[in-house]
Amino acid sequence: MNQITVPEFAVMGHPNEGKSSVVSTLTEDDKIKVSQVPGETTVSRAYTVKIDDREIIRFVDTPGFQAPRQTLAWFREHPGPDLLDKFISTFKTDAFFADECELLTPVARGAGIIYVVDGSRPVREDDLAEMEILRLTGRPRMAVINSKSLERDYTDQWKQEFRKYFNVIRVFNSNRADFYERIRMLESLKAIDQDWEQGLERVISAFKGDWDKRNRMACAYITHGIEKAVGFSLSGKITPATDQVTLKEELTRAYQQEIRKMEKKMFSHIRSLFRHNLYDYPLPEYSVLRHDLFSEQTWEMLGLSRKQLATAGAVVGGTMGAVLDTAAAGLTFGVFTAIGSAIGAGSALAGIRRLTKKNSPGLGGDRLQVGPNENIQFMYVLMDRALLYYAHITRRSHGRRDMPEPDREGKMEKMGVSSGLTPAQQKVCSRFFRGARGKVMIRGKKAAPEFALLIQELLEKEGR
Ligand SMILES: Nc1nc2c(ncn2[C@@H]2O[C@H](COP(=O)(O)OP(=O)(O)OP(=O)(O)O)[C@@H](O)[C@H]2O)c(=O)[nH]1
Ligand SMILES: [Mg+2]
Repeated sequence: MNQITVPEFAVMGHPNEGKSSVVSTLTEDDKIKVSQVPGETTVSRAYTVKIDDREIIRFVDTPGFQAPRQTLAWFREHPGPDLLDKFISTFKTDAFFADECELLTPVARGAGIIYVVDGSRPVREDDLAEMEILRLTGRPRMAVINSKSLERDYTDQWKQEFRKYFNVIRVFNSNRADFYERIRMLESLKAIDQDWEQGLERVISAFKGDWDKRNRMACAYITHGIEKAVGFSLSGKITPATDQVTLKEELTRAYQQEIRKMEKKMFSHIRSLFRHNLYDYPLPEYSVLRHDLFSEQTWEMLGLSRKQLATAGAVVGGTMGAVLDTAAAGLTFGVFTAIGSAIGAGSALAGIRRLTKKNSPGLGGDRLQVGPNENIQFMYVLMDRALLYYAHITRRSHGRRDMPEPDREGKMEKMGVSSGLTPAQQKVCSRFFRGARGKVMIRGKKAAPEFALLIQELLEKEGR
């Protein structure tokens, strides 16, 4: 029937109804041009979804109908099996039918049809002409209602008309559809032609397999990122000339900066996993992710109580400690006792003792150290933020081009996921935390896969 090797669908319709947005969402390609001005798309262009370098399915973005009534009149006068080829060869150099030739070309070579309309406006004469044209092509076809506005709803009117012209009808919003909605769309497409059922079944299972793989990757990035951040520390050399308060401040700043960088890297990995390449959409106004990782607001928004916040103080500054050259330890202990209050990290002395035990001589002098962070709340904040970011990215459809509206109260984002963990899950976190800080080596190793599993479970919940 055609030269097509993978299932191909032409996305067609009136200008400015959201065809390019639908293609963009279905192919997860945010580079496709979408515009408020009608007539943005002027040539038919195929976008192929590839999974593991294999071509899976193709959607063709087409220009909108410009002369549907004249085209229909010609179609009616020239019935026959090769109607489309005849139309295209007759008018290929005629400027009046330029868009019609362009948009009908993929159908002529065998593509199925996805007809897109804006369900927030009523059905007009031109639409009926377009639907009749598509019916006369005899190709398998599906109608999609993509409502651009929620204020008016003509869905029922559209459905009533569509029943006369299409095999399948579906409401699909290009600006809100998530992965599951895309799968449902593909499921519907299966019904437009029995011959395509098997092919589309393969497409669906490839999509699902790829989604699972991305989630496993996201989980690995998050687990690894948190492990690194939790275990991270920085130290600076103390000489007799060192102003230790300044050194402490510098180390703290550098420590926080490094952790921020780690988080950013983790987020950017997640973003590219889910193919948001072009746009780094700003997070909603209310999102906790808009606040600095180390701000008290972040912690409060994630549901930490005042008491927890007080004990979490060390996180805001990073935990201070010191690595001492054991040979010199006896001499310098006094110094640290003296600056204990200045560095403001609470039990500075305890920190020094612990670190002193751990470190062998030969460091070439005394050092002041920031991190690894002692407070598990720090890890919970990192976890919460990673999960929120994941939800933000996976729910964002690729066809959407506007900025996020502050239309939600942000209740969901106020409370961190970690505050709802069961005691058993908290135990998993705590074991991982200790392992990542380098405290419990053997148990720590086992704790990582356990923690990764927990993250995976939480991601699944967030993705829904
Ligand atoms: N709010 C909202 N806007 C949408 C939706 N779909 C499309 N739009 C907007 O409608 C306008 C037209 O979208 P396009 O996808 O470019 O429409 P098109 O049918 O490809 O238009 P042409 O290429 O000009 O024929 C853009 O401003 C989109 O952002 C939707 O589901 N919701
Ligand atoms: Mg377009």
